[in-house]
Amino acid sequence: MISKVLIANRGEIALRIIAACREAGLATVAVHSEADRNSLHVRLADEAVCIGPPYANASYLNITAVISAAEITGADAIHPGYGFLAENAHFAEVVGECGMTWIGPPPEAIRLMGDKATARRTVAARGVPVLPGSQEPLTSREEAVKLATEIGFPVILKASAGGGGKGMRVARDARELRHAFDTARHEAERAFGVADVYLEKYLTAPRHIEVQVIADTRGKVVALGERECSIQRRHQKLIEEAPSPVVDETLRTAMCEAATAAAAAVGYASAGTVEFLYEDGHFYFMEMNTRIQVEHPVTEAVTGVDLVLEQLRVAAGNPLSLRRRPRIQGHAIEFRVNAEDPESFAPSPGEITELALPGGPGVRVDTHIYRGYRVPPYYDSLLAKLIVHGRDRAEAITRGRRALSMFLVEGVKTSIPLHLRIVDDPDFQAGRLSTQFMERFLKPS
Ligand code: MV4
Repeated sequence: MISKVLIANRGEIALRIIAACREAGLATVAVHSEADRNSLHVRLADEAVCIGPPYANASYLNITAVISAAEITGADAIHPGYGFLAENAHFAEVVGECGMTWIGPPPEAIRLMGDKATARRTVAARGVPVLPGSQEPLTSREEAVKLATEIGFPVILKASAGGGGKGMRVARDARELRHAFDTARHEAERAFGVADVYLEKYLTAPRHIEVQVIADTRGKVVALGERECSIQRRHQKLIEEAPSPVVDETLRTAMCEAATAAAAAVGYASAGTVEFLYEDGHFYFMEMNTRIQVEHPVTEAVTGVDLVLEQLRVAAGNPLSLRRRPRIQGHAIEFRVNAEDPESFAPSPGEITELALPGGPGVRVDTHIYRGYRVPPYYDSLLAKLIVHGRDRAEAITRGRRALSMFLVEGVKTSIPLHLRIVDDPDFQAGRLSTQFMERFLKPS
């Protein structure tokens, strides 16, 4: 049983979690930094506690401050959202030790998937496809060169403790690999405190396709289909869609079975995402994100499942509300509206002086901004998520273009003009996507 949920987050996801709690009849506690006093999550939660100064290290990442806020207000559960403490296994453990319910996966599942070399080995042992590479972290340059020669260049070195693109190095031949081995280990040591790196065959222009899973604490795992997330820049996703233009029902079944097996391999519960690389009809496990993700609404749109509500259900020990993989209904696209210069991608904090949000058929906007809101410079630049849904991809694109053109934000620069250019791009319209899409799109031609 849960009755009062503390939300250890800010921005749009804090509002999304408040919405789910309110539907479930649960009381809510917001926490906020000194910079977020005037935030909507503070006003809309039943209670709010200031947990420290603006920088996240002193507030949203301060475990002692968050736990104290929960104890003072009598919260009996904590939802971490995404980012901040969401994938901190130690924090998840502390929440449990303090007698509160963690609205997320078991700490051990977070830990296993957090070590990328362990994750790869664990899922491969259950038959999930992985690219050719090393089963254990590499111990020497010459071991790396020997393995790379066997599987063929190019190869990629990845930090075991990394993820999300941090600590990666590509090598096209043995000479490059020897150099990359040393720099990758050095970077990994500096960034994560652990130098371990492993090696994989490198795909030059794959798609990023991920599968949403939700699991209860009774060992039931259900996959909710895939999202195509290839449109990204420097590992920041810009546009996500469901279903993927290249995934048919046969491939979907195979990917969903692989994702379910990966989750089951670590005793998963709650919402999670299994990321794959896709090329030429084949898919390979990349990593698992042990949190609710920014792009979860596209899956909600095409399945009708409220993922955050399901997280609350299973955290309270209840079974999932669905027994099998739901059918995919239509097509959904999410556009991330960031406070940034659409040319330089530089952050653009400041006051929102005018705001008009789009609506109408097939349009959802998840946002925390309002007219007069000041976008602080301390956190990520996500202002809003525009999610459009149509009967097919063409209708979703039409609705996206219409909604983007009726989305007015003044006072800060936003990524809306960039999105309006992307929706008119012939490759985007044809679904010809890859992780190289934005590089090609932004190239002056
Ligand atoms: C790869 C790859 C190609 N081959 N692994 C980037 C994020 C991190 N999770 C893994 N990443 C990649 N791993 C192999 N063996 C290409 C990438 C990659 C990428 C993946 C997903 C989305 C965007 C990307 C951009 C550049 C590189």
